[in-house]
Amino acid sequence: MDRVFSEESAANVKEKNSNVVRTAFGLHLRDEVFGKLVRHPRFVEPAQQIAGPDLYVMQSKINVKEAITGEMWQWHQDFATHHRDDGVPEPLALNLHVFLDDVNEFNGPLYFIRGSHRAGASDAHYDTVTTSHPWWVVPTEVVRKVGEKRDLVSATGPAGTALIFGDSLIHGSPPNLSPWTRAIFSLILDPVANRYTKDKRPEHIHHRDVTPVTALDDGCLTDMSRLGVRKATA
Ligand SMILES: O=C(O)CCC(=O)C(=O)O
Repeated sequence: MDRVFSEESAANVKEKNSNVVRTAFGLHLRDEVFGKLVRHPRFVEPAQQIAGPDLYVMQSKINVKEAITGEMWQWHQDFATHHRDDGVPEPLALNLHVFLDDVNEFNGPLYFIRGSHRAGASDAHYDTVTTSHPWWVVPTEVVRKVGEKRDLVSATGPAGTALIFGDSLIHGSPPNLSPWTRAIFSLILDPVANRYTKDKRPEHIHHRDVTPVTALDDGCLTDMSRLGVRKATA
């Protein structure tokens, strides 16, 4: 992660107000470890059970929320951007997260409006101000209406915790005021039959290769001798 984050790359998006990388995109094409992570059976097999056998890697990234200064992600449905910018027909993609740090109530966990996917695709407005890269967010009045009779859930847990959510669940996350940086790996898998029909966004944000992912074996990431990982030297 440190190596990828230190690269000067258009696929590394910085915080609006600092030089700190907030999101590093396209990770499975930039590093062998992430190349294996997107094919890890503990991601791929549950995703196939939910969304069907033929899934392509739409996006792979790490979102970091730096201690003290890490900024928010507005309330949104992933589908709003997938549909409007990428021409994805239906909200069938899955967002699979694994926490790379402990995530607690203070360091900017994701918030979900429980059951909000049942309200369907919401109106959206294009936000070029709040976040570091433009995207579609849920208008405040919709958050109020959909959320007022529903619970909020915050996704917290120790590093290694995994989370899978659907394309139309409303979610967002607050700034990180705590002294603990928070990093989360996110993989978006979409059924090949539901593929993009527009290529407005750069390839590192929505990958064009729709070859279905195939699962590796369960030891693919824990057997270091197979990763070509070099030991750090003094
Ligand atoms: O990392 C975060 O806090 C937000 C992530 C998110 O909204 C997403 O993966 O769609």
